[in-house]
Amino acid sequence: MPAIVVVGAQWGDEGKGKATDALGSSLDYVVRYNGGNNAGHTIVVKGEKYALHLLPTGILTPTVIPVIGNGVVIDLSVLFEEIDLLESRGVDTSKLLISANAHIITPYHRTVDKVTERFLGKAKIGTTGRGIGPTYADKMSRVGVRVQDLLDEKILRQKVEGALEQKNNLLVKVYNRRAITVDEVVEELLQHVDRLRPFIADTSLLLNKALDDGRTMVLEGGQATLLDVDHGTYPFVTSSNPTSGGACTGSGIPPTRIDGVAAVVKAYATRVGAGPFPTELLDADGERLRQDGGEFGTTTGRPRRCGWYDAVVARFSARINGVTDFVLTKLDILTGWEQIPVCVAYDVDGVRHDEMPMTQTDFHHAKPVYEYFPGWTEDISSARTLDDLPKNARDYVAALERLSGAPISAIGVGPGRDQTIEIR
Ligand code: 2SA
Ligand code: GDP
Ligand code: MG
Repeated sequence: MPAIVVVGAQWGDEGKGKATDALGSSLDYVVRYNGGNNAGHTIVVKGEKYALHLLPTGILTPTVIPVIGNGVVIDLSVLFEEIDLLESRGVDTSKLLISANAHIITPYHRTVDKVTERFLGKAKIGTTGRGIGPTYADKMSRVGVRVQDLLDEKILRQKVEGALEQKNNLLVKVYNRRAITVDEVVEELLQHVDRLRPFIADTSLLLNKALDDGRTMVLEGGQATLLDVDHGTYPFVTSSNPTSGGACTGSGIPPTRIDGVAAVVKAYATRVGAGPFPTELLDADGERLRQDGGEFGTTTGRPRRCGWYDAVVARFSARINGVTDFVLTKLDILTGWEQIPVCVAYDVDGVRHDEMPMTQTDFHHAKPVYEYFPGWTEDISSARTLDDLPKNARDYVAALERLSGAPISAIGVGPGRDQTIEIR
């Protein structure tokens, strides 16, 4: 498997970090292709917990070269804080490569993100407040600041000046905030430039050459399919393409060089932030999933909304991403339920939908149609083969596979690196 993409199949926090980390020793490169420090990937290695936001999960495997691709947006202070924290825990970060084309999150992007959310009031998206949306907006408007711009102070100043003209209009006239000066922004960005320089590379060139040489890599997505700006529950989405197509544009590796797409899917569903979520449980059952699953944001600490597995969403993900296999996670969290509902279709104003409705209006009205599966009580956290699972857990997995549109190749039964059942 020279190049495979790892995507989130639901609304994020499926356990992509653990899934990618588990492949670590068989990989030469791990490439982040979208998002920024809105992402939070928690990985547990030998009982030690690591929370990664910007750095690819491959950073925890000494033989892997971690790469931040051109599709990522970077907050330099967060990047170096994360590097310093890992170094202080004995993790070598010196092999990191950062695309010269990746965009930079500046102080004005963070400010605009926060004031926009405040301004939207009840209609807010529930962003992470990290400046992600405004940075991608500037990229698309062609007034963004890229990593390579930091290498030329004159260019950097021009770019910041251009971008601030628009931002200050908005901040001062609409949001009644103080204007941000060019000097303060340039100064903040330049303080990182000497440290940043050795990491900067033409990562697309390097990665394509590595593939020529038979090297292996995972292209790792942040966030997930239903948060994709094109295919997700717009406008309640992030501002990038976490889906597999984004892996190509966000890394500079063409579709013809991708060998597989693994989608990570949780045995139930969660969502952080606002937006439709048909299987959401607003009762004690939802609270039980949240507590059992530790469903709190890795980046912001926000409680995650919880609900049952949605096979319509899984089938949609299989189709949009071209999923070759699913990695099912957190099956252990479902231990102890008498029966487990799975959403197999939606009822939209009296009409059954077996696939995602075409319009967001219909999706907002979608009521889950459930099939019920008997639960199990045995602790499954030390299961390492399918045969170690109780029959009802095996049947639940088989039902999810039948309903979701691609084979399940691995099952997570705990957060630890080794707590996985490999199937094929
Ligand atoms: P943004 O900040 O512009 O990307 O927010 C837009 C929407 O995308 C959602 N989003 C996420 N959803 C789940 N997990 C994410 N990462 C963190 C985690 C989240 C956290 O791993 O737990 O700590 O709160 C993530 N990042 C963005 C976000 O909730 C908005 O709905
Ligand atoms: P990501 O954003 O997709 O990488 O997921 P997060 O790291 O935000 O959230 C997943 C959480 O579940 C993390 O705390 C992981 O340590 C944990 N986790 C991953 N797989 C499993 C599993 O199979 N079982 C259990 N109990 N926890 C898991
Ligand atoms: Mg996460």
